[in-house]
Amino acid sequence: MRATMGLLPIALISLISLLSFLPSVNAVKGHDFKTCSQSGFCRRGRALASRAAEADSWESPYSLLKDGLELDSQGSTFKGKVKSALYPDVRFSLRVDVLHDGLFRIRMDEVDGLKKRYDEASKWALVGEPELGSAQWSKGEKEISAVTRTGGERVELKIEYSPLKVGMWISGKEVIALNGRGLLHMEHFRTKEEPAAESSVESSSGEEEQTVLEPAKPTERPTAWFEGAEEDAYWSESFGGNTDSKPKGPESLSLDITFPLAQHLYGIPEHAAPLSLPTTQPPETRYNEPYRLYNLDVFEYLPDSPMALYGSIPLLHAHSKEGTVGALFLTGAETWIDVARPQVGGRGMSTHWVSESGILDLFLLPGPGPHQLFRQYTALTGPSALPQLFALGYHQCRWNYISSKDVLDVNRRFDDALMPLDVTWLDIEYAAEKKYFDWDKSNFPDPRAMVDAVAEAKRKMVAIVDPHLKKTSNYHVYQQAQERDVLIKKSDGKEYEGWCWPGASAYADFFHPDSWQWWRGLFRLGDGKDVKEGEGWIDSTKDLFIWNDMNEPSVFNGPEITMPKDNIHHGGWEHRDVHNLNGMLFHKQTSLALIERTNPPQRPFVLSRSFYPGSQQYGAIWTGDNGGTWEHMKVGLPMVLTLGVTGMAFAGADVGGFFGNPGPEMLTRWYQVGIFAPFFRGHAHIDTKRREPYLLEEPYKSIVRDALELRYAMLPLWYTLMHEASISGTPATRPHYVILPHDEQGFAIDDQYYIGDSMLVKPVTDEGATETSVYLAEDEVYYAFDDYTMYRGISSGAQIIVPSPLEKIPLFYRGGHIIPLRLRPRRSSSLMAQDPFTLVIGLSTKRAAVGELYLDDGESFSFRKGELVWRDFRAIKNGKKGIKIISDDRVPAHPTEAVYGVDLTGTWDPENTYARNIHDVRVERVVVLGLPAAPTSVHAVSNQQKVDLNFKWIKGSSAEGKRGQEGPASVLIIKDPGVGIAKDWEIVVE
Ligand code: NBV
Repeated sequence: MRATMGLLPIALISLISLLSFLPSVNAVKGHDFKTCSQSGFCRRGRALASRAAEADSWESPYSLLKDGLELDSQGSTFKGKVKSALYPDVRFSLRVDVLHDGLFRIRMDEVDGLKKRYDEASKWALVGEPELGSAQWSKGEKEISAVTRTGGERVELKIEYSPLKVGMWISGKEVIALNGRGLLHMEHFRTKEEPAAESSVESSSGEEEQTVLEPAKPTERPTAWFEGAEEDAYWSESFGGNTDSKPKGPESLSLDITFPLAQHLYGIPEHAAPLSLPTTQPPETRYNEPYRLYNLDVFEYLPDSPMALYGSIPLLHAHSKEGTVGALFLTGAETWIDVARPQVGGRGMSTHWVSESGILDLFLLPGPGPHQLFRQYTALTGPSALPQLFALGYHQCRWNYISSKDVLDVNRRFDDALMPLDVTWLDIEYAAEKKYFDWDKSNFPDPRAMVDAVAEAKRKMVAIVDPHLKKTSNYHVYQQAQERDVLIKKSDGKEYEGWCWPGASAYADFFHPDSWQWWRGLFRLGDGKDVKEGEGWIDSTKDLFIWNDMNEPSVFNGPEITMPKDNIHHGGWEHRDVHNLNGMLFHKQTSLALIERTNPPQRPFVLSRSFYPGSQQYGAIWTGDNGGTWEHMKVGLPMVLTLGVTGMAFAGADVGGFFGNPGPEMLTRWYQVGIFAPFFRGHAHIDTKRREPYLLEEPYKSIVRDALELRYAMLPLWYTLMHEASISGTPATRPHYVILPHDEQGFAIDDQYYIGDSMLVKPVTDEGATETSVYLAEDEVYYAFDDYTMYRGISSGAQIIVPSPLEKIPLFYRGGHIIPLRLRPRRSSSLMAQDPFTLVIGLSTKRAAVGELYLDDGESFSFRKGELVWRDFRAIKNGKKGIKIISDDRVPAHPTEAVYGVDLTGTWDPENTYARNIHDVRVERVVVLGLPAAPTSVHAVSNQQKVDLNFKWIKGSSAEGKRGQEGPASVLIIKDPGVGIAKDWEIVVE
């Protein structure tokens, strides 16, 4: 009794202190996060831009010196020295690499500076040293230029000496200009000239609030007005009661990147903003703040804002009718980006980037189209991982399922409701005192038995493992990290302590190589014999996967809810230099841990909230803590589309919204939205009412069941598309501009999009909607998914109105495509492994269609050795009214080396083990839409055998008809054509 009483006050005290740091239930606290004017270097960067704009004639002070230029013998690398008229004694190095496929890499650093700028972002983000290309260099009076090629196009880089300007030209037109507006400025390292006099400011309550450092006296710098007369926040900066000590002083980097031809810019996630980036500068200012890239845990974020969110991808796509080019600005530091369209309604987009620290490391991607850009970015930062099939099924999460019994009950209720489910998730409450890996045994007495029971039904589980480590002697993870000396340090070199869920916490430093093997070892599986407590995760199984949350990192008592910038990582780098990379490194090690824990390895599944270029290789990400509102449901679409085009192919938003209690209509619509995102998870805050889909009343429950079944029916398509993303970087969810890159009216569309090339969806995100307008911008037919009504577009763009009462999703087969489906409802995805296929053929106006299907075991890496089936389908004209449907192998034609590490061309065995495993899997139905006339006969040819087939023909409109002749499409159903999915065959319709 006495002991309990003795403990109680301590527990209470920690609870109270934790509660004081917890986010309150109000909407986003704007004052928790900086605006540009509250951030010293952003303020300086914007001031510099306005001084340049206000000057009568502004010229960049930077120039390339004509002396000492170097070019290697292959014409791959050019080096020169740059100086700024502001500081004639300071030198900068400029290095330009010509990369394979017409890319250029431009690096700039200070030469022999007083300190070193961080130059390792590329080490973490790139898959390797980019392959060098070569160019023809020529030197003129005013400029140096390098000519190379991408595909058939001529790509030229022109480097003007003075003022320094770099331009990329494609086929004679300038597409990217660096420093065209003269905003390049690399703040060189300097010594603090005068110790600042400290004074304290009293708040109105009389308490000492913050320490302000008085600016040092301006120094003698004749031209430095560009920087401003005063040293603004050079050596220290306070915000929200936290002071950043800035031991290295100012080192920010400003650069303008202009895209003279662009009509729209896309990218730089993560922001809750439209796909086509709204401008942040006059003349059409839509957001007053620049876009901010600084990975942050923003409580209740706004659904329309350039504020920073959990992840950062500093990649822009600049698109116009003529083409698409990209710029990747690799920095791990906080970065602000202003976007402007200088001429209202006209061509050309300008951007201004300001980063707090680090070298300039910029990649110019020539495209010249969206698909080439995806490949170019993938070649640099790596392919997105091919997920296990289960990961594309439905994930049911909640903060929290409170016990093993609860988990099993949820699983049973999905079964009772005949709703498919693949994964049940456990949030932080499973962990005793939030010591991840340690189960709360009072509620989860036998975790392995629980996971096994779930796995019996061919389902998986996910448990959360956050990066904050409870600082206590009875937590082996913390103890081990401390022993290995792999914890992040404060600026004074002592262990950093921050507050998070477990109370006082420490944070492992994943930049430290000694942390890697150790962290991975924590996930080793075992039964207590081969793996001892503390050496692996005894209470885990191969069916338990991982969720890495809070890895921005989120620190409740830290500046802007994250870590102080003057904290120190391995190698002595400050947190400010690597902040945006931090979450990815954690994600990476967890993902590798899951690969290593089984032999043979299984593909990992790790969901991360924070991300950076390269994160696509380690798993899925989601858009964090959205609200249960229609606005949040809507903005989830552009957010996922933006993530897709910037490499994060496996992304989704929480279905239902994390906060709040969505009504049944909103929840139903949200499921209809969620099934069209690559990552599909329902989730809810701990304070919300339970809202698992089986709890819905009718008719909502049946409508949601239909949506879930549709997701599962489309899994073959999703899997094929995720495979494509893993090879080429082309996302499964494709915005209009990707599919129809010349249709200007479609460039800003982000509320409807394509699934692959073959289906078009316009999810309904308006309350009470009964009809929806859909934009069709090609002279092609589109077939409504549910009743095969045929609609026709025109190349100049047509809006069609389609019915969309609650039970209907505006979803279309795009004419000219063949879509593989599996229509037998199952409890989970892996139970579909031997199910037959339905092929839906939406004929084009030319009576043709193409499609593909990729299959493998859905869990291991054996696909890399050729254990896979990859089919090409084609429908071609056959005589006046018929067609031939052809199924062929696709593998031999495709270069697989870059992705699988092996080239399967020529060595691939169509009779591989996996193909043999699905030997009996057949096509059970072929549905042909839009055939002009009733066939007289249908037969199949397979294995040199000709077999006559039964068919049913329903008269309707032909795809070849003229506009105005739409209506119900003709439908030909060929039942049981007797052909194998993995076999070569032809079906002849005459
Ligand atoms: O772990 C609790 C939550 C989690 O459910 C959510 O998905 C994360 O984004 N987590 C954030 C921490 C607290 C949120 C208020």
